[in-house]
Amino acid sequence: MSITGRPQDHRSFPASLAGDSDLAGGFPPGFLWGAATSAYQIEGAVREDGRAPSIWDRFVARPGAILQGQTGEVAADHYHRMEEDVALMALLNLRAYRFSISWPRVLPQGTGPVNERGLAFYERLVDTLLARGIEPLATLYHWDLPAALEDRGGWLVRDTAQAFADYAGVVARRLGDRVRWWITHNEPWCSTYLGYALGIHAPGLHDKQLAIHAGHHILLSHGLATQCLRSLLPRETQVGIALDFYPVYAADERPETLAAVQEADVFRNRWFLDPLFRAEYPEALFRALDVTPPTLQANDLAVIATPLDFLGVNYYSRMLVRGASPESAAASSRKPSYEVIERVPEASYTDMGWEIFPEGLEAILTRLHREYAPKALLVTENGAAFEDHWHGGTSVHDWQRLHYLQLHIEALSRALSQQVPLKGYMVWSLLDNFEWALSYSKRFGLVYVDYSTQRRIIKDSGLWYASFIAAQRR
Ligand code: GCO
Repeated sequence: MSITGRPQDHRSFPASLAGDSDLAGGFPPGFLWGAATSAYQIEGAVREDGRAPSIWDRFVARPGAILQGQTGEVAADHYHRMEEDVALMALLNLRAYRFSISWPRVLPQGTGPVNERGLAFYERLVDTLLARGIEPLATLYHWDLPAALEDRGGWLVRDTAQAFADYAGVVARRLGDRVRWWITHNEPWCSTYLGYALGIHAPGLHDKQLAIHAGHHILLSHGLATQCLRSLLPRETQVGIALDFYPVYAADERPETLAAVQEADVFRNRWFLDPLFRAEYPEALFRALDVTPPTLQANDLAVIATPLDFLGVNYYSRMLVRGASPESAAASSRKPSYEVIERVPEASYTDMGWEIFPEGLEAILTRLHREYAPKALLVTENGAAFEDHWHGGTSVHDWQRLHYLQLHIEALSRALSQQVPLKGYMVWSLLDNFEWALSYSKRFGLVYVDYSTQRRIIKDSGLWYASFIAAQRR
């Protein structure tokens, strides 16, 4: 194993950054401190053991789709290094690990015959985690739809929703006695809008109207899968979904800007939240996007709003908007009718160009608790890309990521003190990995991956996180 760096190295950090800082108190026992990954971003081995292509295998082959034409064919080679990676998690003192299951590994055609070897990989992963006392959190869909299903219409057809529920059943029958936390979908806003309207993610379409239909079938698939999981799994099993949130802030006090905040919030946060928790779409969504609502069948919204045990929150940054002046709004039929401000002079940014705004995490958690009252909340992703430099030794000094994590963990503790029923926190990500259209150019890991050798080096942020977790009550 090529693991370097040891958690006790934190002693060389300034005391305020080590595990015995002020942050150590205040978190409930049993809080799930973890890290997250997803199948296509780390596994590689895309043609092995009976796996069939997903829409991402196809999309990456499109000229110009991915920075420098790279793919997830090898990625962090996790499929072959699973044991080593779980050993790393143990060194990091993780209590939980959120991973995703690749649908085309388990059901190469999307439906029909089960690929035993694919399922066996995830079973081995789960058993290896449990042997180390790490709680597995399984995500069923992190964007890798089997290409065979795309050929039958993908998320644009209703049948895919039922196919997803059947797939959930296959996985649950095998792993349901050991996996207590299930996440149906990861960030449906991204699979829908980035994939169908902006064309920057698979399947690479450019049609807002199609995004609405795909989004509806994804929501329906979530509801059907939730019902299927409930019927198969022990009562104490926790079933939820992970949404990505961008709390929206006003750049000024003008009425147009205040209206823009509502519009952006509907689009970016409430599109998926309202159907899930209120069994209705926010009507303003369709006006704002200038599209027609999805075609609903009688029970769709009730199925979509099947009660959840928890809501997963992926949080990276906020959205700052300014309303268009009445004249320019009238002169242009362009939607949306607001401007998103990308740079705030006094703010700091990550390597993704995302503003570092930890208050937004507290704001979204308290708001969700107040307005939607999920039974529990879990931060299923939070983290930052920064340019990391490894000089061939045993360390990577990433003080910016370390500081980002501290600030966001402080925000968690403020949310907890406001009675938010928060159960855990997953850093995105365990490892540097394939950042979709930006390929390997953005590093989010607690652990550095040298892609030419696949060597792993724990970054300073990982060492800090390990010592921080160790300082928590069990
Ligand atoms: C997402 C996905 C992850 C990303 C991460 C950083 O949130 O987009 O869940 O796959 O890699 O968020 O962009």
